[in-house]
Amino acid sequence: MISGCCRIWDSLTDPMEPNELYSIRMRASLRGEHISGAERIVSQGQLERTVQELLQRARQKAEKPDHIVVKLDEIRTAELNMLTALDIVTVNVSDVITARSLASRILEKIGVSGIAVERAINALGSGAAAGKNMRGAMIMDARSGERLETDEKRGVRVSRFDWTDAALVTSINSLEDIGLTHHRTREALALATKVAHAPALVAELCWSDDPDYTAGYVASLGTGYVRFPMLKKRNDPYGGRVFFVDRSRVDLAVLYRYFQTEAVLINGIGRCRPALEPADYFA
Ligand code: WAQ
Ligand code: MG
Repeated sequence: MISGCCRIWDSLTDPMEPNELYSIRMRASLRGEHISGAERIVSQGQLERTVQELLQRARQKAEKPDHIVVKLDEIRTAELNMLTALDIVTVNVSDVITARSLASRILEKIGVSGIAVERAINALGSGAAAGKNMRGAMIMDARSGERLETDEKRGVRVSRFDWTDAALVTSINSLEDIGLTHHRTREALALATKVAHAPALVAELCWSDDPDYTAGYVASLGTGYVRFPMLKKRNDPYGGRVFFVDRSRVDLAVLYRYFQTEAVLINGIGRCRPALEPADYFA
């Protein structure tokens, strides 16, 4: 969907325009259970249209929400962090067991312990909020696998991140060039980019909770965004996110502030490699 373009870049590059940017957050639920959410940063002139887009998205879900929250917050442009998107590559593995074991291998190589990976995969695969999907992400000690988020039902929600207009167009084109056309990929890449730059962050592991979206990824500053087309079986309703942190360096208050209130605009795409066979990826 390119309808979000021409939002930010013009106002940021035109010195005559007041650079008023807004964070828009949407979350939708049914009988108290999270169904969908979205995060955007847009200029003032795009507020109405974006709110409408997000409402539409919430109501398009197969499960109709009975509660939708849309929040708008002004962002001071002086406080914007500009980041380049992580490099992205897909590792072509078509069965879940192999994909999870290769994802573990990558995570262990960059400092997540075997026990932490196992705990993360078990939690994601069985509903990390006492058998239900979380609205946000787990924060996990990369060594012990202990969960550190302050609310285990809700998790931490990362917001205030988006692509600039120019980078949005480039990302759509560059991802399309390597066969990635789903808006989920672009949105997850943006989120993973903000997350990877968080203080004391070691790595992220994610797969969708949508029963018919099976792809997931491992991401970190060192590895970039490494996708697997099948990190879970089709029709599996469980998914989520785990942020592994270095406990000896982490300050949870600082981390929460970064995730929830520091604004990140992504103004460029990283390296986009076509899909690789596992042997070539690990060569
Ligand atoms: N902050 C923290 N956690 C979040 C956020 C957020 N902004 N958004 C979603 N989550 C958590 C929450 O627990 C969801 O249940 C879970 O992640 C999955 O969210 O092709 O679509 O939006 O490369 O279903 C990854 C692969 C897709 C994309 C991820 O996630 C690709 C996806 P979903
Ligand atoms: Mg979902």
